[in-house]
Formats: sequence, structure tokens, C-alpha cells
Amino acid sequence: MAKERSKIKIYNDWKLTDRMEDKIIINCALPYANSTPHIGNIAGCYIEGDIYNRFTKLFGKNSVFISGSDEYGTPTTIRAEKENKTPKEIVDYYHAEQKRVFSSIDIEFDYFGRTTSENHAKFVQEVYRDLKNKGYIGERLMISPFCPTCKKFLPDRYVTGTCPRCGNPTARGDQCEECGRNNDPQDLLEPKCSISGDTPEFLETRHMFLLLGKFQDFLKEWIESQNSWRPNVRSFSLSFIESGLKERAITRDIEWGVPVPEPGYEGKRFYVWFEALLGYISNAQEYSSQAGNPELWQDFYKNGKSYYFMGKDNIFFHSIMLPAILKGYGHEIKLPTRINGNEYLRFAGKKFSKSKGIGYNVNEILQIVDKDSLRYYISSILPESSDSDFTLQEMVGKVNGELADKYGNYANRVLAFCLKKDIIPEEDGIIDEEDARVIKMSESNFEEYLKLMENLEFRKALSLWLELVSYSNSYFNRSQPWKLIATDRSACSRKLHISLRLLDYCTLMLHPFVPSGTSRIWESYHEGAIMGTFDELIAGNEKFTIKSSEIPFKKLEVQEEPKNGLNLKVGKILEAGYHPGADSLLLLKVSLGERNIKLVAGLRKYYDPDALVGRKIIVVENLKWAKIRGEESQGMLLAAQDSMGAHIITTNEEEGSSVKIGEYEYDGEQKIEIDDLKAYDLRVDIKDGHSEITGLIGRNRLSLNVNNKGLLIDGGAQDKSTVR
Ligand code: B3M
Ligand code: ZN
Repeated sequence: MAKERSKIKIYNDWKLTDRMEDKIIINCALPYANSTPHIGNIAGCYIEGDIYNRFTKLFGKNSVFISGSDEYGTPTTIRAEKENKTPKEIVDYYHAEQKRVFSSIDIEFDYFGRTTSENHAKFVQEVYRDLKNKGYIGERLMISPFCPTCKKFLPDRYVTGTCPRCGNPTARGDQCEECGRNNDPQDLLEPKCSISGDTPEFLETRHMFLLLGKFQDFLKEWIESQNSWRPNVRSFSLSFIESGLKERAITRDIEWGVPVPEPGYEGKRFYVWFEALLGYISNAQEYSSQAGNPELWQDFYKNGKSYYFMGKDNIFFHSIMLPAILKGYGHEIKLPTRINGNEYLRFAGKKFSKSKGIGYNVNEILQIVDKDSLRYYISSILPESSDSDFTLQEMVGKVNGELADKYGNYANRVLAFCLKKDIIPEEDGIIDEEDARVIKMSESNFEEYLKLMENLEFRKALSLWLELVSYSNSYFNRSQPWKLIATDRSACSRKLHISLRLLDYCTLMLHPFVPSGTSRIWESYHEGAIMGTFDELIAGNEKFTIKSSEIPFKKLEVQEEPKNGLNLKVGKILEAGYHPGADSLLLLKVSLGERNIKLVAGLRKYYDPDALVGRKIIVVENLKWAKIRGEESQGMLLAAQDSMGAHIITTNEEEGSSVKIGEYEYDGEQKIEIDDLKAYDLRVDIKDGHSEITGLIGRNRLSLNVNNKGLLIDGGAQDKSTVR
């Protein structure tokens, strides 16, 4: 039989080259330079941009990956005021911090710029003038919140109040973080200046407006024709347009921003969202200059495709504002090819938030897991089409079970076997049925993977990878090279060759997600690096040179996800009387719905027994029973203690109902001691005149609730009073 090259036509058949445009500009939303990126940000868009960038580059595309710090506007000034620093000090620090953090998890931009650059201001002003000349900008008198105490107009974010849509009492004047509504400060109920706390007046001031309405029809038609956009992005944008595009102010009464080239506007600056959107291009310009070809960016923006990755709260700006600005500006710049807006990653049921301290930032999580494991887990739960939950438990399960046990172990078994038996994996021109099947399967799996990746369906692509890894493992098992080597060395060598080809697929497919570990595995059995070998691969000139079978994935040992070990139940007091042996104690008979219990409570100084009968209380049900002065207590009730005395914690919900801490339901098995209660640090928290009982689960302070209704404090209690 004539010897042919491997029938695994892996490399020569890749359709990607023809299917995909060659010039691709990949942008991630410019992160505000005011905090350390957290996992929610990473899952929101940065990892996806990086995955796509690595994917396109790996397969020989000419792509550039660009982002930069968003440094102007109120996000910076608010932070500066909090930290008693200048805005410049804040952005210098956080620009460096963001760069460091991104590279600590292998998010590798070709250029990561800053909106405070000279070039950026120049470009923004140029676009502004152009839009104005073309009639897309108009000056308007507007009513703005003015704080009589601070004696200045308040930027939107400096006004907080109650959201008219969802009732969130801490909504900002630009947007409600709870429901995503874009607010004007006037929309908020009971608006307050966030510096002085006073109620602002609404006074007249002049500003420049982008006349968005002029783009209404164009945008509607354009978005309707975007069939490749994710449905969430498309329908959100269309319904926004449906409700009518209003002109929007693009200047603000603020000092920290790009100057507005207009007489009378010396004290005003461009609105951060107007100028930051132009940061994509200004950063690309700077990238081009640094690359020694200042016109390069034009080639990408005029002749290529542009991909924008962001979290869902940024969709409007990218699908409506940015295209309007670019369309108005013209100059042959193409509108976005894809607007990719992710849903939210949640932690313990809540949106990750730097400002609210929910979840981990990148520095914190890297103390628990390595970057490869983190990237793998985040990739597998990307909130592409709906919110998803980050849990340490699930992360450990996936990393250990999939990355280490399936993929890592597969690579190790094949490579170690070859090394140990000193056998060179080679084709011998023979393909048996089993081989033919596995080759076909891997080809179609890979083809499907390419399509999914091109279509930004990363989670699905990753699950195809996992399928292939399992398939490869079972091929190796069925081949039994450890037996074959004694009976048919040539067949053994061929089976190992196919096993390594499968490992190639697995490693290449995983590479955009887990770049470091896959590179090391690749290099342990190839001459060259995984990147840049594309031409070699296409030509099929690849040679296996097995140097090591060491696998860079370690199993994670992370302590378990924090649990709620407090079994709190709503009880109803049926009977109350005095303890015969103690003058501070009462004896209570309490219904927990299906059963009654006896409690001893130190309430005698504050409550008359008769007044307690019929009241609802919160009982720690899994407390060890104790005899207190000769009377058995089968649990304990919760009360807030302050200088006025004790206040029982109560509710209007049914007896027997469970109390959750945040989203955490009771999840323990054991009886607990009084001392164990301290770990939960239950206390009263008063915010904006509203009291709640909160407790700690892990590092998060969450509010106690029954059926999502907060608990009540009998007669109220002082802020931060202990509850026990
Ligand atoms: N800086 C929002 C953010 O960091 C904003 C994105 C700007 S993209 C031009 O979440
Ligand atoms: Zn809201």
C-alpha cells in the first residue's frame, strides 16, 4: 500500500481563511480608570475580546485588539474626591493598575491607551467640528441640577435618588444600576447632591446636543439588517429606537474632560460618553503611529470589520450613539460589524460590583486560583445570553474535572507513554475503521468549533472542545497502545500519531481560552510555539518532538463556598410567662408552623409577656438546646440590642417560613453554639432612613429576608446595633 500523508486533513481543510475577513479590529469597552477590574468586568467583555483576538491571530488573521482607560468625567472625579486626590493622580494610578491586572490574566491588548492623550482630545474635537458643520449638533438651553451649597451645576452622577421605574433608592442621575434605566437627574424622586446631601435646584444652562433624531430612520433600518447580532442586543436597540431618539447633551458643566472648542464653553467639557466612544479610533491611531504606519488604522476602519465587546449596560452607547456619530462623521469609516453585549455575572445572586464590594476583584481571586483555571472557568460560564453565577465550588469542579482530569490527563498519558516506550508516533499509511471514524469526528467537531467561534458563541465552542477531549480519551483507551506495542509496533505508532493529532486539535481549540497552559503543552511535543506556526500547520509540515509529559494544570484546592449555617425560622408566640427562677427572663411557647418549641428569652425588662402573645419572631432553630436556670430553651429568638434596650426582630410572613441571608438559604446539618452566631455578625443597618438586618456570608454583608421581604425591628433600633 502506498504511503500517503495522514488522512487527518486537519490543517489543509480549514475554511476559516476564506470565510473570514482578513482585517479585524477588536475593541473592548474602555474601562473607567477608577478601580481594579473585578471578575464581573472580565466576564462582561475583556475575556471575550481576548479570546476572539487570540482565536483570529492563531488562525492567521490580521487582527488588532484595542482598548484603553476611560479617564475623564465624573467616575474619576467622584473617586478623586473620595480619596482626597487629584483626578490626574487617580487615572495615573488606575491606568497602570488596569494594565497590570489585564496582563496578570493574559488579556493581551495590542494597544491599551488613555483618553487623556493629546491625540484623543484632538480627534474628539475634530469629529465634533465636523458633526457641527454638518448640522448634527445644536445648542440648547437645558435645565440642570444646581447645588446651592456646592454652588455648582451637578453632573448626572452627582445626583442620586429613587429610580422612577424600579424604586431603587440609590439610583444615579445618569443610570439606575438595578434596572438599567437611563435616567435624567430630573427623573429621580427625592434627588440629592451626592457631595452635600442637599436637594438640588434645577436651573438653566447652555449645552451642545447631538441631534440623534436625525439618525432615527437610518439606525432603525441599519439595526434591523444586523442578522448576526445577538438577539438581546438587537431587540434592546430596536425597542430603544422605537420609543423615539431624543437629542442628547454632549457637554457638561465640569472641569475634568476634553475641552469644547466653542466660545463660552471654557468652563465646560465634553460628556465622557461622547468622547470615550471616539477612544476606539483615537487609540487605534496611536497604535498605528507606534507601529510606524500612522495611516494603518484607516485600513482597518475603512476596509475591515470591527467587533465591540461590552457589558449589557453599555449597549445603547455602542449600538445607537456610536453608529450615529460615525455615520454623521463619515470619512468612509465603517459602522460596527458586531456589537456584543453580555449579560451579568452574578455572585451569590447579586451582580458583581466594585462599588458595592460584591464578589472578587482580579487581584483577590488570583490568590485563590491560577490564571489558566480562572480563565477556563469564566469562559465556561460566560453570561452570553443570560445572567450566570460564579461559585467557587463550581469552579473547583470544572477546573479539576475538565481541565486537569480530562484534558491535562489525556495529554500526559499520550506523551508519557511515547516517552517511556521511546516510540516515535508516525503514520504508516493504514487507516482502520476506528481511525477513520475518529478522524471524521474530529474534523467535523473542529469545523463546527470554527463556526461557533466566528459567531462569538464561545461557551458552545468550549463545550465542543470538551466533547472532543472525551472522545480523544476513549480513542486512546480503545487503542490500547500498551498492548499493541508488543504485537504490532507500527500500528501502535500510528495510533499514537492519531492521538497526538487529536491532542493538537484539543490544544489549539482551547488555546484562545487558556493561552498559557496550552502553549506549554504544545511546546512539550512540537518544535515551534503554538502562535506563528500557522503556515507550517497549513503545509502539514508539522513534526512531533516529544520533550516532556509534564502538565501545567494543578488541581485546585479551594475551601468551600461560604455557607449559611443559620437555620432561622419565623415563629409565632403562643404563650408567654415569667421564668420562675430569674427576674430578667421570660418563658415562651412558640409555633414554628408544624411544631411548637419552648424558648427562654432575656426580654423581661423590655416586654410585658401579654404584649408578646401573637407576635411573630425570628428563631434560631438549630441552636443546641440548653437549660437556662432550670428551664429548657429549644432555640433562641433574635433581638436588636441598643442603648434603649432590646427590640425583637419581627416580620409579617407566616410562621414556619425560612429566613434567608441574601440569596443563601440554610445549608447546614449541625446544631450550632451561641458562639457560632458571631461569625454571621448580625446587625442593624440603616441606609437612607431604611433599616434592615444584615449578616455576613463569607466576605459579603447581605440582608436577611423572608420571601425576599426584609425583616422588621420592633420599635426601630440604632444603626449598627448588634442582633442576637
Ligand atoms: N467606561 C463603562 C465602563 O467602564 C465605560 C465604557 C466606555 S466605552 C467607550 O463600564
Ligand atoms: Zn431602576
